[in-house]
Amino acid sequence: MNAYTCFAGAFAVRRSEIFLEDERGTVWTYAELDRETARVASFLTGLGLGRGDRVAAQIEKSPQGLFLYLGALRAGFAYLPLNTAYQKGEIAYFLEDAEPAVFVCDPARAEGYAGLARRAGVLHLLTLGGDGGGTLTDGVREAAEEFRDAPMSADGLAVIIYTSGTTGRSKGAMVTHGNLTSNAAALKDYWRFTERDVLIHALPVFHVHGLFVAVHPVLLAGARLLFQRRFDPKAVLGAMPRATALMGVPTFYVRLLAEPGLSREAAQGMRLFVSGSAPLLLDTFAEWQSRTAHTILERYGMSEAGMITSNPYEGERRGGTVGFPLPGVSVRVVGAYDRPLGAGEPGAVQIRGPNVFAGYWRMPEKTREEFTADAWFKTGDVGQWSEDGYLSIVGRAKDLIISGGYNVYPKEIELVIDAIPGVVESAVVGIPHPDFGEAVTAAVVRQDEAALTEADVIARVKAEIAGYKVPKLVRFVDELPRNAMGKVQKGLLREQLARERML
Ligand code: MCA
Ligand code: AMP
Repeated sequence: MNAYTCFAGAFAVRRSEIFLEDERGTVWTYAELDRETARVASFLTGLGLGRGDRVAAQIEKSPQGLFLYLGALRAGFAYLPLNTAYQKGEIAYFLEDAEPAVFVCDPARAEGYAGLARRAGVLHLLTLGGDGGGTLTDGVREAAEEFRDAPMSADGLAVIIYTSGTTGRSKGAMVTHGNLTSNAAALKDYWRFTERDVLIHALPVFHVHGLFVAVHPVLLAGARLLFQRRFDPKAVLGAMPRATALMGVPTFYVRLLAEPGLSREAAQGMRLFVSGSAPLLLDTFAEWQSRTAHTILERYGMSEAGMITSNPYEGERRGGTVGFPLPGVSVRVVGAYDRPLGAGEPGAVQIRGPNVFAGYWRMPEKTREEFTADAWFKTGDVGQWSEDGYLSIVGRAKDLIISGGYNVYPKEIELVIDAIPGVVESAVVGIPHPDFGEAVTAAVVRQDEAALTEADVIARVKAEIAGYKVPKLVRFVDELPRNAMGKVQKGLLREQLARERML
């Protein structure tokens, strides 16, 4: 079934109730949500798009942006959300790879994107600003308010989410309508969402966390979103007395703890704090408990599979673990030859279930590599079971840094640094950071005569790629530590750089 049709079936009894309230107090009811998404679907269909055509969007967070996503689902188009931090070079890659028929961008960026959109074969370059205005809105305003949702099968393509790759080339994870609905239903029940819930939504809406996890269970429950444009700890705190739930990355909780106003009283009316996308430090977990009397519920997921495991709603939420497999999801921790391991033995985390994606866009080889012969998806995470069935993520087999909930693949940054004149080679690692969890850090070998400074390297990288990927720290070294095979010893480098930072 079309995922939107499934959500709409659930919220049909709540049409006159509020779905979303923005920071200025403007509200949209469920009936208005239905009408706005019908208009988007009518408008896009009127442009001549066919089933499965891609609709790419790099837009500031706004209710209209959410309607664009849900409208695209209704019409059977594949939505392709893009991080607002991406710069031209990054956008060019996504457009060329995904070949969207429509690309919606911020009005201020449209002129700069016109050439690359044309080269990528984009048929319609439209705009949508953070204030809800733009050529998309102009078109949508005129479109029909009625729309018959495109019938979609469970394996019909709904969204393409790009995730960075170990080679530096991003892969588009193909998420289906069935993936969305199965995960939404599991989360709504597991986390006990009801029509009485009011969720503070302060996450970006171009990743799985903010776009799926924090929206779909709310739709299924007919609950309400307090929609905040960006994460501001004071605004979140201010909204708590009117809310029941918050979802965030660990950085949210670290920054909220720095607010003197965070107290038991402030969090009294809340029933649920969820953390994910990156490991939540035990200190943060414990401090939150003592300051608010609430226990953060940590869960684990990824773009390719939505949510995979979660700590229980009732029962012990154990810090440092990500809980149990969600209903319908199978998780195994394996050693050599994919042999399942028992409690206490760290191994590769593999998963199966209706939440697992359909493969990487136009990368059949890569897709095959990431599944075992018996069809388990290899997450690239290293996990360990406790005796009583809690999963802990104890490491990553993949060469990945997670900074403030955003994934950064070192290879991509190394390629940019290596292209700077005067650089011989570089290695990028993540070192512990109190705010972002991990900080992107580069060790650079420069040519003897190169008068390159740390600021030069940072400025060059910043000019090319998204800000969150830019190293927070650059260290010049005479050589990179290598093992006997000539491979850079990233673990050793990470330790060296972290130690140096602390001195
Ligand atoms: C912003 N900056 C960052 C990050 N965010 N640097 C490192 N890591 C980051 N995450 C830099 C900017 O480049 C800029 O640098 C400066 O910080 C200020 O930017 P601003 O946008 O004002 O930052 P902020 O508002 O303080 O953002 C921090 C944030 C944000 C609120 C933690 O990063 C965020 O919303 N993260 C959530 C990410 C997320 O939703 N992940 C879910 C992925 P300069 O000053 O030098 O220009 S989905 C996923 O992982 C799976 C499925 C899952 O399990 O959920
Ligand atoms: P993404 O590529 O954005 O889907 O990021 C998915 C990755 O984030 C996972 O493969 C994990 O490495 C990491 N992740 C998500 N949630 C958690 C968590 N609660 N604890 C540790 N790592 C997590």
